[in-house]
Amino acid sequence: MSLTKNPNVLKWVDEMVALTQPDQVVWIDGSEEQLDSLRKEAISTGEMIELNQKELPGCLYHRTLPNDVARVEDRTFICTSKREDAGPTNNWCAPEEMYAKLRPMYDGVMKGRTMYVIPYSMGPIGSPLAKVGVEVTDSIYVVLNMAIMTRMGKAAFENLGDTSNDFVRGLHSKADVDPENRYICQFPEDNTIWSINSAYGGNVLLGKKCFALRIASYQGKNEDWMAEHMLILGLKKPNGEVKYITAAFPSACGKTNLAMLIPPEGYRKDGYEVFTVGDDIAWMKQGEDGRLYAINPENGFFGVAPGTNEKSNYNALASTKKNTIFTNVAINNDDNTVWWEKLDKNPPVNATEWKGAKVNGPEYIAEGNNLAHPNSRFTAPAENCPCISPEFNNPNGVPISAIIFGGRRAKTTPLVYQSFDWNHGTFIGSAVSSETTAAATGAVGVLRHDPMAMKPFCGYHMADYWGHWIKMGKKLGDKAPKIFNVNWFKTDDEGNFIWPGYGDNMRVLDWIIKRCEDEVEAEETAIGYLPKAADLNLAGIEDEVTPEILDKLLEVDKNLWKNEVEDLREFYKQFGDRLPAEISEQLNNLENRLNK
Ligand code: GTP
Ligand code: SPV
Ligand code: MN
Repeated sequence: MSLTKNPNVLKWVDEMVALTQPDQVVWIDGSEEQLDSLRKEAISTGEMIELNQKELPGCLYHRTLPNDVARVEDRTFICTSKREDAGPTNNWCAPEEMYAKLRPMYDGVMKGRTMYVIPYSMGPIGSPLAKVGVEVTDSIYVVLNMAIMTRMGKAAFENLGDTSNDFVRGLHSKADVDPENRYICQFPEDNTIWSINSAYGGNVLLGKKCFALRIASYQGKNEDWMAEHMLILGLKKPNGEVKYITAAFPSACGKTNLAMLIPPEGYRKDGYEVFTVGDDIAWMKQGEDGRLYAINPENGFFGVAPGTNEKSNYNALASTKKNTIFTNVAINNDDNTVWWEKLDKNPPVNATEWKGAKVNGPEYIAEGNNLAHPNSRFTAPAENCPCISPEFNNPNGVPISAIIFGGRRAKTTPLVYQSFDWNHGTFIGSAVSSETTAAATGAVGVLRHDPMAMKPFCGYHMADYWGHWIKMGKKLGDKAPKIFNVNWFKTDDEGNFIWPGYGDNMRVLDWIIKRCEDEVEAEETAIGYLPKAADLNLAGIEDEVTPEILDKLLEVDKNLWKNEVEDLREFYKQFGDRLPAEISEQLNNLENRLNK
Protein backbone atom coordinates (compact mmCIF):
# COMPACT_ATOMS: atom_id res chain seq x y z
CA MET A 1 0.00 0.00 0.00
CA SER A 2 2.14 2.87 1.20
CA LEU A 3 5.21 3.11 -0.99
CA THR A 4 7.73 3.97 1.69
CA LYS A 5 8.84 2.94 5.14
CA ASN A 6 10.01 6.45 5.91
CA PRO A 7 8.37 7.21 9.29
CA ASN A 8 8.40 10.96 8.68
CA VAL A 9 6.38 10.57 5.51
CA LEU A 10 4.03 8.01 7.06
CA LYS A 11 3.41 10.14 10.13
CA TRP A 12 2.67 13.23 8.06
CA VAL A 13 0.35 11.39 5.67
CA ASP A 14 -1.48 9.90 8.69
CA GLU A 15 -1.97 13.41 10.05
CA MET A 16 -3.31 14.64 6.73
CA VAL A 17 -5.68 11.67 6.53
CA ALA A 18 -6.92 12.32 10.06
CA LEU A 19 -7.49 15.95 9.16
CA THR A 20 -9.19 15.58 5.80
CA GLN A 21 -10.85 12.15 6.34
CA PRO A 22 -10.83 10.76 2.79
CA ASP A 23 -12.83 7.60 2.02
CA GLN A 24 -9.67 6.00 0.69
CA VAL A 25 -6.00 6.75 0.23
CA VAL A 26 -4.19 5.90 -3.01
CA TRP A 27 -0.41 6.06 -3.17
CA ILE A 28 0.77 7.10 -6.61
CA ASP A 29 3.56 4.80 -7.76
CA GLY A 30 3.94 6.45 -11.16
CA SER A 31 3.17 3.30 -13.14
CA GLU A 32 1.48 3.63 -16.51
CA GLU A 33 -1.24 1.16 -15.41
CA GLN A 34 -2.16 3.27 -12.44
CA LEU A 35 -2.12 6.51 -14.43
CA ASP A 36 -4.22 4.95 -17.12
CA SER A 37 -6.88 3.82 -14.70
CA LEU A 38 -6.95 7.36 -13.25
CA ARG A 39 -7.34 8.80 -16.74
CA LYS A 40 -10.24 6.45 -17.41
CA GLU A 41 -11.86 7.34 -14.12
CA ALA A 42 -11.50 11.09 -14.78
CA ILE A 43 -12.96 10.65 -18.27
CA SER A 44 -15.88 8.65 -16.91
CA THR A 45 -16.77 11.37 -14.38
CA GLY A 46 -16.35 14.17 -16.91
CA GLU A 47 -13.42 15.72 -15.00
CA MET A 48 -11.32 15.20 -18.12
CA ILE A 49 -12.40 14.94 -21.75
CA GLU A 50 -10.65 12.56 -24.10
CA LEU A 51 -9.53 14.37 -27.26
CA ASN A 52 -9.18 12.90 -30.78
CA GLN A 53 -6.79 10.03 -30.08
CA LYS A 54 -5.66 9.80 -33.69
CA GLU A 55 -4.69 13.45 -33.98
CA LEU A 56 -3.67 13.93 -30.36
CA PRO A 57 -2.78 10.53 -28.88
CA GLY A 58 -2.80 10.43 -25.10
CA CYS A 59 -4.17 13.98 -24.91
CA LEU A 60 -6.87 15.09 -22.50
CA TYR A 61 -8.86 18.25 -21.99
CA HIS A 62 -9.82 19.91 -18.73
CA ARG A 63 -11.90 22.96 -17.96
CA THR A 64 -11.63 24.81 -14.64
CA LEU A 65 -14.32 27.00 -13.11
CA PRO A 66 -14.44 30.52 -14.57
CA ASN A 67 -13.46 31.88 -11.16
CA ASP A 68 -10.36 29.68 -11.09
CA VAL A 69 -8.21 30.30 -14.15
CA ALA A 70 -4.97 31.83 -12.89
CA ARG A 71 -2.72 32.28 -9.88
CA VAL A 72 -4.27 34.37 -7.11
CA GLU A 73 -1.57 36.62 -5.74
CA ASP A 74 -3.83 38.38 -3.26
CA ARG A 75 -4.63 35.01 -1.65
CA THR A 76 -1.04 33.75 -1.60
CA PHE A 77 0.74 33.95 1.77
CA ILE A 78 4.25 33.50 3.08
CA CYS A 79 3.83 32.31 6.65
CA THR A 80 7.04 32.95 8.60
CA SER A 81 7.17 33.41 12.37
CA LYS A 82 8.33 36.99 11.92
CA ARG A 83 6.47 39.33 9.59
CA GLU A 84 9.67 41.04 8.50
CA ASP A 85 11.04 37.74 7.16
CA ALA A 86 8.29 37.67 4.53
CA GLY A 87 8.98 41.30 3.62
CA PRO A 88 6.81 44.03 2.14
CA THR A 89 6.21 42.37 -1.25
CA ASN A 90 4.47 39.29 0.21
CA ASN A 91 1.19 38.76 2.02
CA TRP A 92 2.11 37.53 5.46
CA CYS A 93 0.42 35.65 8.26
CA ALA A 94 1.93 33.99 11.34
CA PRO A 95 2.12 30.20 10.82
CA GLU A 96 0.03 29.31 13.89
CA GLU A 97 -2.64 31.77 12.93
CA MET A 98 -2.81 30.51 9.34
CA TYR A 99 -2.83 26.84 10.37
CA ALA A 100 -5.63 27.65 12.84
CA LYS A 101 -7.62 29.42 10.17
CA LEU A 102 -7.19 26.69 7.53
CA ARG A 103 -7.51 23.58 9.73
CA PRO A 104 -11.31 23.89 10.02
CA MET A 105 -11.53 24.26 6.23
CA TYR A 106 -9.58 21.02 5.72
CA ASP A 107 -11.46 19.25 8.51
CA GLY A 108 -13.27 16.35 6.81
CA VAL A 109 -12.94 18.04 3.41
CA MET A 110 -12.08 14.75 1.65
CA LYS A 111 -15.07 12.81 3.01
CA GLY A 112 -16.55 10.98 0.06
CA ARG A 113 -13.35 11.56 -1.89
CA THR A 114 -10.05 9.81 -2.50
CA MET A 115 -6.75 11.18 -1.27
CA TYR A 116 -3.88 10.67 -3.70
CA VAL A 117 -0.40 10.66 -2.19
CA ILE A 118 2.07 11.86 -4.81
CA PRO A 119 5.81 11.42 -4.24
CA TYR A 120 7.88 13.47 -6.66
CA SER A 121 11.37 14.76 -7.29
CA MET A 122 12.10 18.30 -8.43
CA GLY A 123 15.19 17.74 -10.57
CA PRO A 124 16.55 14.50 -12.02
CA ILE A 125 16.21 11.67 -9.48
CA GLY A 126 19.47 11.39 -7.58
CA SER A 127 20.83 14.77 -8.76
CA PRO A 128 22.75 16.55 -6.00
CA LEU A 129 20.59 19.60 -6.79
CA ALA A 130 17.24 17.74 -6.72
CA LYS A 131 14.74 17.73 -3.85
CA VAL A 132 11.82 15.52 -2.94
CA GLY A 133 8.26 16.59 -2.31
CA VAL A 134 5.08 14.78 -1.36
CA GLU A 135 1.74 16.24 -2.35
CA VAL A 136 -1.55 14.91 -1.05
CA THR A 137 -4.55 16.00 -3.11
CA ASP A 138 -8.15 15.10 -3.88
CA SER A 139 -7.78 15.96 -7.57
CA ILE A 140 -7.00 13.47 -10.34
CA TYR A 141 -6.23 16.48 -12.55
CA VAL A 142 -3.41 17.34 -10.16
CA VAL A 143 -2.08 13.75 -10.23
CA LEU A 144 -2.08 13.64 -14.03
CA ASN A 145 -0.41 17.05 -14.31
CA MET A 146 2.22 16.22 -11.69
CA ALA A 147 2.93 13.04 -13.67
CA ILE A 148 3.97 15.26 -16.57
CA MET A 149 5.55 18.16 -14.68
CA THR A 150 7.72 16.20 -12.22
CA ARG A 151 9.61 12.93 -11.85
CA MET A 152 6.71 11.34 -10.04
CA GLY A 153 6.28 8.00 -8.28
CA LYS A 154 8.08 5.35 -6.27
CA ALA A 155 11.57 6.39 -7.38
CA ALA A 156 11.18 9.69 -5.54
CA PHE A 157 10.66 7.84 -2.26
CA GLU A 158 13.65 5.59 -2.99
CA ASN A 159 15.69 8.72 -3.44
CA LEU A 160 14.41 10.18 -0.17
CA GLY A 161 15.41 7.03 1.71
CA ASP A 162 13.93 5.44 4.80
CA THR A 163 14.93 8.01 7.39
CA SER A 164 15.28 11.46 5.82
CA ASN A 165 12.96 14.23 6.91
CA ASP A 166 14.03 16.49 4.04
CA PHE A 167 10.90 16.61 1.92
CA VAL A 168 8.37 19.33 1.20
CA ARG A 169 4.90 18.57 2.52
CA GLY A 170 2.14 19.75 0.20
CA LEU A 171 -1.51 19.54 1.16
CA HIS A 172 -4.05 20.37 -1.52
CA SER A 173 -7.81 20.12 -1.58
CA LYS A 174 -10.01 21.63 -4.23
CA ALA A 175 -12.70 21.71 -1.49
CA ASP A 176 -15.63 23.69 -3.00
CA VAL A 177 -13.40 25.76 -5.30
CA ASP A 178 -14.74 28.73 -3.40
CA PRO A 179 -12.82 31.87 -4.39
CA GLU A 180 -13.74 33.55 -1.08
CA ASN A 181 -11.95 30.81 0.84
CA ARG A 182 -9.09 30.19 -1.57
CA TYR A 183 -5.66 30.15 0.09
CA ILE A 184 -2.22 29.33 -1.25
CA CYS A 185 0.04 29.26 1.80
CA GLN A 186 3.74 28.60 2.08
CA PHE A 187 5.32 27.80 5.46
CA PRO A 188 9.03 27.99 4.57
CA GLU A 189 10.16 27.22 8.14
CA ASP A 190 8.17 23.95 8.06
CA ASN A 191 8.82 22.91 4.45
CA THR A 192 5.05 22.96 4.14
CA ILE A 193 2.47 24.16 1.60
CA TRP A 194 -1.28 24.28 2.17
CA SER A 195 -3.49 25.06 -0.82
CA ILE A 196 -7.28 25.02 -0.75
CA ASN A 197 -10.30 25.94 -2.89
CA SER A 198 -8.54 26.06 -6.25
CA ALA A 199 -8.03 23.46 -8.96
CA TYR A 200 -5.84 25.50 -11.30
CA GLY A 201 -2.19 25.21 -12.33
CA GLY A 202 0.19 27.25 -10.25
CA ASN A 203 -2.21 27.18 -7.30
CA VAL A 204 -2.36 23.39 -7.06
CA LEU A 205 0.64 21.78 -8.81
CA LEU A 206 2.51 22.34 -5.59
CA GLY A 207 5.90 21.26 -6.95
CA LYS A 208 5.97 24.26 -9.27
CA LYS A 209 5.66 27.81 -7.94
CA CYS A 210 4.91 26.89 -4.30
CA PHE A 211 7.87 24.53 -3.85
CA ALA A 212 10.35 25.11 -6.67
CA LEU A 213 10.22 28.90 -6.24
CA ARG A 214 8.71 30.05 -2.93
CA ILE A 215 9.99 27.32 -0.61
CA ALA A 216 13.12 26.66 -2.68
CA SER A 217 14.18 30.33 -2.76
CA TYR A 218 14.11 30.25 1.04
CA GLN A 219 16.07 26.99 1.10
CA GLY A 220 18.53 28.39 -1.42
CA LYS A 221 19.26 31.42 0.75
CA ASN A 222 20.09 29.14 3.67
CA GLU A 223 22.01 26.59 1.60
CA ASP A 224 23.91 28.87 -0.81
CA TRP A 225 22.03 28.21 -4.02
CA MET A 226 19.42 30.03 -6.09
CA ALA A 227 15.85 29.19 -7.14
CA GLU A 228 14.81 31.46 -10.00
CA HIS A 229 11.88 32.11 -12.36
CA MET A 230 14.15 31.46 -15.34
CA LEU A 231 14.28 29.50 -18.56
CA ILE A 232 17.52 27.69 -19.39
CA LEU A 233 18.69 27.35 -22.99
CA GLY A 234 21.75 26.01 -24.74
CA LEU A 235 23.00 27.90 -27.77
CA LYS A 236 25.12 25.80 -30.11
CA LYS A 237 27.57 27.76 -32.21
CA PRO A 238 28.82 26.70 -35.63
CA ASN A 239 32.03 25.34 -34.03
CA GLY A 240 29.90 22.94 -31.99
CA GLU A 241 30.44 24.67 -28.66
CA VAL A 242 27.26 25.11 -26.56
CA LYS A 243 26.82 28.17 -24.34
CA TYR A 244 24.09 28.15 -21.68
CA ILE A 245 21.92 31.14 -20.86
CA THR A 246 19.20 31.63 -18.25
CA ALA A 247 16.54 34.31 -18.53
CA ALA A 248 14.03 35.66 -16.01
CA PHE A 249 10.91 37.25 -17.51
CA PRO A 250 7.65 37.72 -15.60
CA SER A 251 4.76 35.33 -16.21
CA ALA A 252 3.56 35.25 -19.81
CA CYS A 253 6.46 37.44 -21.00
CA GLY A 254 8.24 35.00 -23.28
CA LYS A 255 10.30 32.41 -21.37
CA THR A 256 8.80 29.36 -23.11
CA ASN A 257 9.20 31.12 -26.45
CA LEU A 258 12.83 32.08 -25.94
CA ALA A 259 13.72 28.66 -24.51
CA MET A 260 12.47 26.94 -27.68
CA LEU A 261 13.61 29.52 -30.20
CA ILE A 262 14.32 28.51 -33.77
CA PRO A 263 17.07 30.74 -35.18
CA PRO A 264 16.42 32.73 -38.38
CA GLU A 265 17.41 31.04 -41.61
CA GLY A 266 20.81 32.70 -41.93
CA TYR A 267 21.83 31.52 -38.49
CA ARG A 268 20.53 28.00 -39.14
CA LYS A 269 22.57 27.81 -42.32
CA ASP A 270 25.64 28.86 -40.38
CA GLY A 271 25.03 26.04 -37.89
CA TYR A 272 23.47 27.81 -34.91
CA GLU A 273 20.96 25.80 -32.87
CA VAL A 274 19.02 26.37 -29.66
CA PHE A 275 18.31 23.59 -27.14
CA THR A 276 15.81 23.80 -24.30
CA VAL A 277 16.86 22.81 -20.80
CA GLY A 278 13.94 24.53 -19.05
CA ASP A 279 11.17 27.03 -19.76
CA ASP A 280 10.15 28.36 -16.33
CA ILE A 281 12.34 27.52 -13.35
CA ALA A 282 16.09 27.20 -12.75
CA TRP A 283 17.87 25.93 -9.64
CA MET A 284 21.46 27.11 -9.67
CA LYS A 285 24.47 26.28 -7.59
CA GLN A 286 28.19 26.87 -7.77
CA GLY A 287 29.98 23.85 -9.22
CA GLU A 288 33.37 22.42 -8.29
CA ASP A 289 35.05 24.45 -11.04
CA GLY A 290 33.67 27.64 -9.48
CA ARG A 291 31.11 28.32 -12.19
CA LEU A 292 27.34 28.59 -11.73
CA TYR A 293 25.42 25.44 -12.80
CA ALA A 294 21.68 25.23 -13.46
CA ILE A 295 19.17 22.40 -13.51
CA ASN A 296 15.54 22.56 -14.51
CA PRO A 297 13.64 21.05 -11.57
CA GLU A 298 10.64 20.32 -13.79
CA ASN A 299 9.94 17.50 -16.23
CA GLY A 300 7.39 19.19 -18.48
CA PHE A 301 6.04 22.52 -19.68
CA PHE A 302 2.95 24.24 -18.28
CA GLY A 303 2.86 26.68 -21.17
CA VAL A 304 0.62 29.54 -22.28
CA ALA A 305 -1.48 28.25 -25.21
CA PRO A 306 -2.72 31.46 -26.91
CA GLY A 307 -0.17 32.88 -29.29
CA THR A 308 1.53 29.50 -29.74
CA ASN A 309 1.60 28.47 -33.39
CA GLU A 310 3.72 26.79 -36.05
CA LYS A 311 5.54 30.03 -36.69
CA SER A 312 5.81 31.71 -33.27
CA ASN A 313 6.85 28.55 -31.40
CA TYR A 314 7.08 25.44 -33.54
CA ASN A 315 8.77 23.42 -30.79
CA ALA A 316 6.16 24.20 -28.14
CA LEU A 317 3.37 23.31 -30.53
CA ALA A 318 5.12 20.06 -31.48
CA SER A 319 5.48 19.28 -27.76
CA THR A 320 1.69 19.30 -27.37
CA LYS A 321 0.92 16.67 -30.02
CA LYS A 322 0.82 13.71 -27.64
CA ASN A 323 0.34 12.89 -23.94
CA THR A 324 -0.60 16.50 -23.22
CA ILE A 325 -3.30 17.99 -20.99
CA PHE A 326 -5.01 21.12 -22.29
CA THR A 327 -6.68 23.42 -19.76
CA ASN A 328 -9.24 26.08 -20.71
CA VAL A 329 -8.53 26.18 -24.44
CA ALA A 330 -11.39 25.82 -26.95
CA ILE A 331 -12.56 22.57 -28.54
CA ASN A 332 -13.22 22.07 -32.23
CA ASN A 333 -16.27 19.82 -32.15
CA ASP A 334 -15.91 18.71 -35.77
CA ASP A 335 -12.82 16.68 -35.01
CA ASN A 336 -12.52 16.85 -31.21
CA THR A 337 -9.22 18.73 -31.33
CA VAL A 338 -8.17 21.96 -29.62
CA TRP A 339 -7.97 25.57 -30.70
CA TRP A 340 -6.79 28.86 -29.21
CA GLU A 341 -6.27 32.42 -30.35
CA LYS A 342 -3.54 32.75 -33.00
CA LEU A 343 -3.15 28.94 -33.39
CA ASP A 344 -4.19 29.59 -36.99
CA LYS A 345 -6.53 31.89 -38.87
CA ASN A 346 -9.41 29.38 -38.81
CA PRO A 347 -11.30 29.40 -35.52
CA PRO A 348 -13.64 26.40 -35.54
CA VAL A 349 -17.22 27.18 -36.57
CA ASN A 350 -18.49 24.32 -34.47
CA ALA A 351 -16.67 25.27 -31.28
CA THR A 352 -16.95 24.91 -27.54
CA GLU A 353 -15.44 27.97 -25.90
CA TRP A 354 -13.34 27.64 -22.73
CA LYS A 355 -16.29 28.01 -20.34
CA GLY A 356 -18.12 25.17 -22.08
CA ALA A 357 -20.68 26.95 -24.27
CA LYS A 358 -21.19 25.74 -27.84
CA VAL A 359 -20.57 28.72 -30.14
CA ASN A 360 -19.84 29.68 -33.72
CA GLY A 361 -16.13 30.45 -33.35
CA PRO A 362 -15.67 33.22 -35.96
CA GLU A 363 -18.88 34.97 -34.89
CA TYR A 364 -18.05 34.64 -31.21
CA ILE A 365 -14.62 36.19 -31.81
CA ALA A 366 -16.11 38.94 -33.96
CA GLU A 367 -18.29 39.85 -30.99
CA GLY A 368 -15.13 40.50 -29.02
CA ASN A 369 -14.87 37.23 -27.07
CA ASN A 370 -11.99 34.82 -26.61
CA LEU A 371 -12.56 31.20 -27.56
CA ALA A 372 -9.69 30.11 -25.30
CA HIS A 373 -9.00 31.81 -21.98
CA PRO A 374 -5.96 34.15 -22.34
CA ASN A 375 -4.23 32.10 -19.61
CA SER A 376 -5.24 28.73 -21.03
CA ARG A 377 -2.37 26.28 -20.85
CA PHE A 378 -0.90 23.03 -22.14
CA THR A 379 0.88 20.56 -19.87
CA ALA A 380 3.36 18.81 -22.15
CA PRO A 381 6.14 16.30 -21.35
CA ALA A 382 9.61 17.78 -21.86
CA GLU A 383 10.61 14.65 -23.76
CA ASN A 384 8.15 15.65 -26.53
CA CYS A 385 10.11 18.80 -27.30
CA PRO A 386 12.03 18.44 -30.59
CA CYS A 387 14.80 20.70 -29.30
CA ILE A 388 15.09 19.30 -25.78
CA SER A 389 18.70 19.55 -24.66
CA PRO A 390 20.82 16.37 -24.45
CA GLU A 391 21.78 17.77 -21.03
CA PHE A 392 18.16 17.89 -19.82
CA ASN A 393 18.69 15.01 -17.39
CA ASN A 394 22.29 15.84 -16.49
CA PRO A 395 22.27 15.61 -12.68
CA ASN A 396 24.98 18.25 -12.41
CA GLY A 397 23.20 20.79 -14.60
CA VAL A 398 24.74 23.05 -17.23
CA PRO A 399 27.29 25.87 -16.74
CA ILE A 400 25.75 29.31 -17.20
CA SER A 401 27.53 31.98 -19.25
CA ALA A 402 24.88 34.71 -19.19
CA ILE A 403 21.83 35.67 -17.15
CA ILE A 404 19.14 37.80 -18.79
CA PHE A 405 16.42 39.87 -17.16
CA GLY A 406 13.47 41.33 -19.01
CA GLY A 407 9.88 42.39 -18.96
CA ARG A 408 7.16 44.07 -20.97
CA ARG A 409 8.07 47.72 -21.32
CA ALA A 410 6.41 49.81 -24.01
CA LYS A 411 8.96 52.57 -23.43
CA THR A 412 12.21 53.37 -21.58
CA THR A 413 14.02 50.00 -21.68
CA PRO A 414 16.09 49.32 -24.81
CA LEU A 415 16.13 46.06 -26.75
CA VAL A 416 19.23 44.86 -24.92
CA TYR A 417 21.97 46.14 -22.64
CA GLN A 418 24.67 44.63 -20.49
CA SER A 419 25.44 45.40 -16.87
CA PHE A 420 28.86 46.76 -15.90
CA ASP A 421 29.36 43.92 -13.42
CA TRP A 422 27.49 41.45 -11.18
CA ASN A 423 26.29 43.98 -8.59
CA HIS A 424 25.07 46.32 -11.31
CA GLY A 425 23.33 43.31 -12.88
CA THR A 426 21.69 42.48 -9.55
CA PHE A 427 20.49 46.09 -9.39
CA ILE A 428 19.08 45.80 -12.92
CA GLY A 429 17.22 42.65 -11.89
CA SER A 430 15.87 44.34 -8.77
CA ALA A 431 14.65 47.22 -10.94
CA VAL A 432 12.62 45.15 -13.43
CA SER A 433 9.13 46.46 -14.03
CA SER A 434 6.69 44.81 -16.38
CA GLU A 435 3.13 45.17 -17.60
CA THR A 436 0.87 42.60 -15.91
CA THR A 437 -0.52 39.63 -17.89
CA ALA A 438 -3.37 37.12 -17.62
CA ALA A 439 -1.14 34.65 -15.73
CA ALA A 440 -2.45 36.09 -12.46
CA THR A 441 -5.93 37.36 -11.65
CA GLY A 442 -6.33 41.14 -11.75
CA ALA A 443 -5.90 43.88 -14.32
CA VAL A 444 -3.78 43.21 -17.41
CA GLY A 445 -1.31 45.71 -18.86
CA VAL A 446 -0.55 47.62 -15.66
CA LEU A 447 3.12 48.46 -15.15
CA ARG A 448 4.39 47.10 -11.84
CA HIS A 449 7.69 46.26 -10.20
CA ASP A 450 8.56 42.61 -10.61
CA PRO A 451 12.16 42.22 -9.39
CA MET A 452 13.94 39.32 -11.11
CA ALA A 453 10.40 38.23 -12.24
CA MET A 454 10.11 36.91 -8.66
CA LYS A 455 7.59 39.33 -7.12
CA PRO A 456 4.92 36.59 -6.84
CA PHE A 457 7.43 33.83 -6.06
CA CYS A 458 10.08 34.98 -3.60
CA GLY A 459 9.54 33.07 -0.35
CA TYR A 460 11.21 35.64 1.90
CA HIS A 461 12.11 39.31 2.24
CA MET A 462 12.82 40.70 -1.22
CA ALA A 463 15.71 42.86 0.00
CA ASP A 464 17.36 39.85 1.66
CA TYR A 465 16.92 38.05 -1.65
CA TRP A 466 18.89 40.81 -3.38
CA GLY A 467 21.47 40.45 -0.63
CA HIS A 468 21.66 36.76 -1.46
CA TRP A 469 22.30 37.60 -5.11
CA ILE A 470 25.13 39.92 -4.10
CA LYS A 471 26.60 37.23 -1.87
CA MET A 472 26.43 34.66 -4.68
CA GLY A 473 28.24 37.12 -6.94
CA LYS A 474 31.07 37.42 -4.41
CA LYS A 475 31.37 33.63 -4.25
CA LEU A 476 31.40 33.30 -8.04
CA GLY A 477 33.94 36.10 -8.52
CA ASP A 478 35.30 36.27 -12.04
CA LYS A 479 33.53 32.99 -12.88
CA ALA A 480 30.14 34.70 -12.50
CA PRO A 481 27.84 34.78 -15.53
CA LYS A 482 27.52 38.14 -17.28
CA ILE A 483 24.18 39.88 -16.68
CA PHE A 484 22.00 41.46 -19.39
CA ASN A 485 18.55 43.02 -19.75
CA VAL A 486 16.27 42.67 -22.77
CA ASN A 487 12.92 44.10 -23.85
CA TRP A 488 11.07 42.49 -26.76
CA PHE A 489 8.02 44.66 -26.14
CA LYS A 490 8.90 48.25 -27.10
CA THR A 491 6.05 49.85 -29.03
CA ASP A 492 5.53 52.71 -31.43
CA ASP A 493 3.03 55.48 -30.76
CA GLU A 494 0.21 53.28 -32.07
CA GLY A 495 1.11 50.53 -29.61
CA ASN A 496 2.60 48.13 -32.17
CA PHE A 497 5.67 46.12 -31.17
CA ILE A 498 8.67 47.50 -33.09
CA TRP A 499 10.93 44.45 -32.61
CA PRO A 500 9.86 41.30 -34.51
CA GLY A 501 10.73 39.07 -31.53
CA TYR A 502 10.39 35.29 -31.34
CA GLY A 503 13.03 33.61 -33.58
CA ASP A 504 14.61 36.98 -34.29
CA ASN A 505 15.52 37.23 -30.61
CA MET A 506 18.40 34.97 -31.69
CA ARG A 507 20.07 38.13 -32.99
CA VAL A 508 20.15 39.49 -29.47
CA LEU A 509 21.39 36.19 -27.99
CA ASP A 510 24.16 36.26 -30.59
CA TRP A 511 25.31 39.68 -29.36
CA ILE A 512 25.07 38.53 -25.75
CA ILE A 513 27.30 35.50 -26.38
CA LYS A 514 29.76 37.64 -28.34
CA ARG A 515 29.95 39.99 -25.36
CA CYS A 516 30.56 37.04 -23.04
CA GLU A 517 33.45 36.02 -25.26
CA ASP A 518 34.84 39.53 -25.65
CA GLU A 519 34.26 39.38 -29.37
CA VAL A 520 32.56 42.76 -29.80
CA GLU A 521 32.98 46.20 -28.34
CA ALA A 522 29.98 48.01 -26.93
CA GLU A 523 28.64 51.53 -26.46
CA GLU A 524 29.10 52.59 -22.85
CA THR A 525 25.99 54.51 -21.72
CA ALA A 526 24.59 55.72 -18.42
CA ILE A 527 22.53 52.55 -18.00
CA GLY A 528 25.08 50.00 -19.18
CA TYR A 529 26.72 48.63 -22.33
CA LEU A 530 24.58 48.82 -25.46
CA PRO A 531 25.25 47.19 -28.83
CA LYS A 532 26.86 49.30 -31.52
CA ALA A 533 24.23 49.37 -34.27
CA ALA A 534 26.52 47.54 -36.69
CA ASP A 535 27.04 44.67 -34.24
CA LEU A 536 23.43 43.52 -34.30
CA ASN A 537 22.96 41.12 -37.19
CA LEU A 538 19.77 42.22 -38.95
CA ALA A 539 20.32 40.31 -42.18
CA GLY A 540 16.92 39.41 -43.60
CA ILE A 541 14.91 41.86 -41.47
CA GLU A 542 16.34 45.14 -42.72
CA ASP A 543 12.94 46.08 -44.17
CA GLU A 544 11.22 45.60 -40.85
CA VAL A 545 13.94 46.95 -38.57
CA THR A 546 15.01 50.10 -40.43
CA PRO A 547 17.87 52.24 -39.10
CA GLU A 548 15.22 54.57 -37.60
CA ILE A 549 13.56 51.70 -35.77
CA LEU A 550 16.90 50.37 -34.61
CA ASP A 551 17.62 53.83 -33.21
CA LYS A 552 14.37 53.65 -31.26
CA LEU A 553 15.18 50.14 -30.03
CA LEU A 554 18.60 51.18 -28.77
CA GLU A 555 17.60 54.60 -27.48
CA VAL A 556 18.47 55.61 -23.91
CA ASP A 557 16.16 58.55 -23.20
CA LYS A 558 17.77 60.30 -20.27
CA ASN A 559 14.55 61.98 -19.16
CA LEU A 560 12.67 58.71 -19.06
CA TRP A 561 15.56 57.15 -17.15
CA LYS A 562 15.59 60.00 -14.65
CA ASN A 563 11.91 59.27 -14.02
CA GLU A 564 12.85 55.64 -13.62
CA VAL A 565 15.40 56.59 -10.96
CA GLU A 566 12.77 58.61 -9.08
CA ASP A 567 10.35 55.74 -9.24
CA LEU A 568 12.96 53.25 -8.04
CA ARG A 569 13.93 55.46 -5.12
CA GLU A 570 10.28 55.41 -4.06
CA PHE A 571 10.00 51.65 -4.65
CA TYR A 572 13.09 50.83 -2.58
CA LYS A 573 11.86 52.91 0.38
CA GLN A 574 9.58 50.11 1.58
CA PHE A 575 12.59 47.86 2.18
CA GLY A 576 14.03 50.26 4.76
CA ASP A 577 17.45 49.39 6.09
CA ARG A 578 17.20 45.82 4.79
CA LEU A 579 17.94 47.20 1.32
CA PRO A 580 21.54 46.14 0.60
CA ALA A 581 23.92 49.10 0.48
CA GLU A 582 25.13 47.76 -2.88
CA ILE A 583 21.68 48.36 -4.38
CA SER A 584 21.32 51.95 -3.19
CA GLU A 585 24.89 52.59 -4.31
CA GLN A 586 24.01 51.31 -7.79
CA LEU A 587 20.95 53.58 -7.90
CA ASN A 588 23.07 56.58 -6.91
CA ASN A 589 25.67 55.68 -9.52
CA LEU A 590 23.01 55.46 -12.19
CA GLU A 591 21.63 58.85 -11.20
CA ASN A 592 25.08 60.41 -11.29
CA ARG A 593 25.80 58.97 -14.72
CA LEU A 594 22.46 60.28 -16.02
CA ASN A 595 23.23 63.76 -14.67
CA LYS A 596 26.69 63.91 -16.21
P1 GTP B 1 4.81 31.70 -17.83
O1 GTP B 1 4.60 30.28 -18.22
O2 GTP B 1 3.55 32.38 -17.39
O3 GTP B 1 5.90 31.89 -16.82
O4 GTP B 1 5.15 32.52 -19.17
P2 GTP B 1 6.39 32.61 -20.19
O5 GTP B 1 7.35 33.64 -19.73
O6 GTP B 1 6.93 31.25 -20.48
O7 GTP B 1 5.68 33.21 -21.48
P3 GTP B 1 5.48 32.64 -22.96
O8 GTP B 1 6.76 32.29 -23.64
O9 GTP B 1 4.45 31.57 -22.89
O10 GTP B 1 4.89 33.91 -23.71
C1 GTP B 1 3.71 34.53 -23.32
C2 GTP B 1 3.19 35.46 -24.38
O11 GTP B 1 4.20 36.35 -24.84
C3 GTP B 1 2.66 34.73 -25.61
O12 GTP B 1 1.41 35.28 -25.98
C4 GTP B 1 3.70 34.99 -26.65
O13 GTP B 1 3.14 34.98 -27.93
C5 GTP B 1 4.26 36.35 -26.26
N1 GTP B 1 5.68 36.48 -26.68
C6 GTP B 1 6.69 35.62 -26.41
N2 GTP B 1 7.86 36.02 -26.98
C7 GTP B 1 7.58 37.17 -27.62
C8 GTP B 1 8.38 38.08 -28.40
O14 GTP B 1 9.58 37.90 -28.62
N3 GTP B 1 7.74 39.18 -28.88
C9 GTP B 1 6.40 39.41 -28.65
N4 GTP B 1 5.86 40.52 -29.16
N5 GTP B 1 5.62 38.57 -27.94
C10 GTP B 1 6.20 37.47 -27.42
C1 SPV C 1 3.38 31.62 -14.21
O1 SPV C 1 2.31 32.22 -13.95
O2 SPV C 1 4.50 32.18 -14.11
C2 SPV C 1 3.34 30.22 -14.69
C3 SPV C 1 2.04 29.53 -14.70
O3 SPV C 1 4.36 29.67 -15.05
S1 SPV C 1 1.55 28.96 -13.13
O4 SPV C 1 2.08 27.61 -12.95
O5 SPV C 1 0.07 28.91 -13.12
O6 SPV C 1 2.05 29.81 -12.10
MN1 MN D 1 6.16 31.03 -14.81
